[in-house]
Amino acid sequence: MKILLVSANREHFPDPVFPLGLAYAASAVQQAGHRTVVLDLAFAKNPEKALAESIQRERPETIAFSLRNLDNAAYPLTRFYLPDYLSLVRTARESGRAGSRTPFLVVGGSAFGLMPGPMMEVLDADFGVAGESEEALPALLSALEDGCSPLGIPGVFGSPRRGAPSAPVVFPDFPSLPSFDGGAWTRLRPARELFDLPRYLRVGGMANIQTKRGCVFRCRYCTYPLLEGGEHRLRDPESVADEIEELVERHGVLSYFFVDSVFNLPVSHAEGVSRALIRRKLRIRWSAYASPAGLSRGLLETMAAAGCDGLELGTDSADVSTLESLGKGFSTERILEVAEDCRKAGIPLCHSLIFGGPGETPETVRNTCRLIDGTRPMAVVSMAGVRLYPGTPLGDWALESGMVKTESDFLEPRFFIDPAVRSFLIPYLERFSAARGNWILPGVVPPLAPTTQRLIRFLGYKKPLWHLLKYGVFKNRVYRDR
Ligand code: B12
Ligand code: SF4
Repeated sequence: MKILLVSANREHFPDPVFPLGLAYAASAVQQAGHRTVVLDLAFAKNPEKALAESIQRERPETIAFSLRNLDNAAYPLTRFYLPDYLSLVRTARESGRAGSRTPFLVVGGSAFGLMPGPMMEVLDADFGVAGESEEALPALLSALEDGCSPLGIPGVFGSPRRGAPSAPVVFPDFPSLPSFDGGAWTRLRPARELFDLPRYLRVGGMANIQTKRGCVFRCRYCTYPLLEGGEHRLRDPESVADEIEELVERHGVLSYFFVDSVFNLPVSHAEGVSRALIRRKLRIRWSAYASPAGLSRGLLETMAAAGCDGLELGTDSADVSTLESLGKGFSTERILEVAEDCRKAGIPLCHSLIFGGPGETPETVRNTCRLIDGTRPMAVVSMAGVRLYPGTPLGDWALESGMVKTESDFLEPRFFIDPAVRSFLIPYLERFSAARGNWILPGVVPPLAPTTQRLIRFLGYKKPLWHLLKYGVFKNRVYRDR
């Protein structure tokens, strides 16, 4: 079957992000023997026109969209991408009708997986795949090719407009697997060659790579365990190092971002990957998301020796009661220890904070700001308000308490801000961050102007942009370029 895979993500903040998920999907579909064409709309001037032209040219039998972001999860400067996706699916529907055989329309990606039922109601697609593509998409294509219904395939949704049941079939089960065998996806290489990787490297700085899937924590607001499963599924560290070595050799990539939910857990795996990189002597630099839990001095030193030169720490809060109500599973003391250990290991730190959760008060906000500031981080990214998603403990509580009426009401971004800080939070954070210069409020202060971002990348800067905040000249500028 001939399939057109479309990457619909056009967000360029903080950087244009290479569509790694679709590259995995493409690899799986190719391996199953389907003719695969890719259309990446990230840089298209007129996405609808580009899509219509591609459909006319390629005449695919199936068009599958990768929907990465539903919104920017930032309040109050919220950006909502669903209307753009709707317009693309409609364009595909209309352009497809012009051919002799109307193509099937399929949607997938994290934006879809977060709320598959409501998304199927809104988007006029024939099928949707919630969760990972590697097994479900080839199975769906084979079913369509054989004229069978794909609705029994785990994760596959049908169109309610065409009478498919609104409740999903079984979701794929992510079993606990031994050692470093995390399942079939770990043996695939994302098909980066189908995309304009050099352009992403030029305008986005880093290549992205995944060493595992899943997160074993269950922080109350977080969707990552829903998207990736609640167990770790690990790649063999040598295979991670092989992939990086290939990227170094073929494209000269020396700067990377590990997209794992939490890089440092399980500790043995983070160590394994770091040691594999050390053995290869690749002279690369990389950043990752980390949790203060399990981030020991020894591990940090090994990571630094392997090229880690920045961590985005999922700290969320530094107030004892807020940490508990967010379900974080570590203490304020741990945050202080980690900050100190990072300094000793020479790894710059960017705290990621979320203010306004249940039980937040002016005092807990002040506590967090004071304590985090005291750790002298290179940067702090703060969100004011918690994006609510169905299936998370916080989202379920919002549904049960009647704050949100139906699952579809989560589609348009809904944020929770505890009434105790509703009028206090944003003015306070604005003042606090203006006085510091290295606190970023993506939802409150307009982000970096695209021209400045492009200029910085054009000049060859390869690290996450928060690193620039160490320079006095960029203080209050990097993400404040109005
Ligand atoms: C790493 C990451 C980042 C990094 C990316 C670094 C980099 N260079 O890649 C950074 C920090 C830059 C970032 C930024 C943002 N991110 Co982010 N990010 C993630 C994270 C943790 C992993 C994404 C990833 O690469 N996964 C690995 C790939 C392989 O998985 P995948 O993309 O999901 O693809 C799989 C499936 O979805 C499926 N699939 C994908 N495409 C298709 C297509 C079809 C047809 C099918 C069937 C299946 C399918 O198969 C794939 C393989 O199994 C996710 C959360 C998560 N755990 O998934 C959030 C996430 C994607 N981000 C999110 C958001 C909101 C953002 C920002 C808008 C935040 C902001 N305000 O700045 C920006 C947008 C950036 C941009 N330009 O688009 C949200 C999107 C949800 C939402 N609310 O809309 C997520 C889901 C987190 C969340 N809050 O729930 N992000
Ligand atoms: S916030 Fe981090 S540690 Fe907590 S569930 Fe999400 S990914 Fe896991």
